[in-house]
Amino acid sequence: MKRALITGITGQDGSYLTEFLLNKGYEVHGIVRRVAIEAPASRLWRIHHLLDKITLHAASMESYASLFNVVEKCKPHECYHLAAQSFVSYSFEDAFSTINTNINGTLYLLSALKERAPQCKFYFAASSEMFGKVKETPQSESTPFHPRSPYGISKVAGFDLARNYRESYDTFACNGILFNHESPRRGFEFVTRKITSTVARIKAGKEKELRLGNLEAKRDWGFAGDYVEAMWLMLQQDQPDDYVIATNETHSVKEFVQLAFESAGLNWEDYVVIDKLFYRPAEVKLLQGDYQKSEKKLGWQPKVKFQTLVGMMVEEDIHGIRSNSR
Ligand code: F7E
Repeated sequence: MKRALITGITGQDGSYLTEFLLNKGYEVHGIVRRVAIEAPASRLWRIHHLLDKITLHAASMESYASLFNVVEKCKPHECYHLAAQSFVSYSFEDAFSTINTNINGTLYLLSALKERAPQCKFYFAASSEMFGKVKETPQSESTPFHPRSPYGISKVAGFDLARNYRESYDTFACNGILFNHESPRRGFEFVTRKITSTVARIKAGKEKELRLGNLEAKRDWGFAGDYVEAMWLMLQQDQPDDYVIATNETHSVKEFVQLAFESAGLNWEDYVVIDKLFYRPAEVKLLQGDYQKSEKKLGWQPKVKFQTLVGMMVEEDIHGIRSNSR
């Protein structure tokens, strides 16, 4: 039986990936903070339904020794490194901890695997934020990076670390350059879930307005459930490589807002308030991913389209409010 170790298992992607790997017959291990084990209701809600099927290890991405011990115990065949401080906006507020945790955590893990599980295949969650001030559109694996936030910078470093381990130590390390991917399990701080959850609250009469920043930014939004399959496919190839995972469609935040309100039968202009508080010191204006390489080499393509994604998220949030108030 294949053993997979997932960092960031409590997050959106971690939860979908765990379901995916369990379906494939994997033994799934996850790294979580000790506090998460002590507060399962608030911190493990996305994987609550899976807890009796997986093994959780308490460790910290900030401690090499703790990661080393987990790798030693688990001896994984595949490692999916998803853990990160992943909120771009927050990375401007606390650049030091974002840079420290994201870069050191990746290096600690790569190093521990090299020492104790050198045959383990490694997946790094790189990001379209690495393209930042884009040099071309759409962006592909050959587009140069120009990150625009401490988060983006930390992901470029992680990308380079994974590639360097591949080239220096023959580590089977792959970088998944994932564009924005969303779902009903998305954190509430990200714009898509902030929009759909507030639309649901407005619909239920529990909220009067939605305060947002830059509505002109454009993103390539896909469904997280589709994207975890691509992570797995990367590690099933003969050679490690880097891949863009995206939909090759781009939409503005405003389009997302319009559609979300529309699908709840509301007019967005009656509720949205622009608030400078949510603008970023440097913005990534336009992202659109060219996933041709992934389609050709991995046989992967996105299944859920933009409109379906928005509808699915609004519907789930409305449903969530109704069942909570019952
Ligand atoms: O912002 C604009 C904001 O925070 C999207 C992460 O998963 O994807 C994500 O990064 C856009 C930006 O995601 C608000 O300025 C307007 O242009 O949902 P977001 P992100 O920064 O694109 C990449 C691929 C990652 O790797 C990241 O980890 O929406 N925006 N008004 C707003 N954004 C937020 N959060 N809140 C607002 O009120």
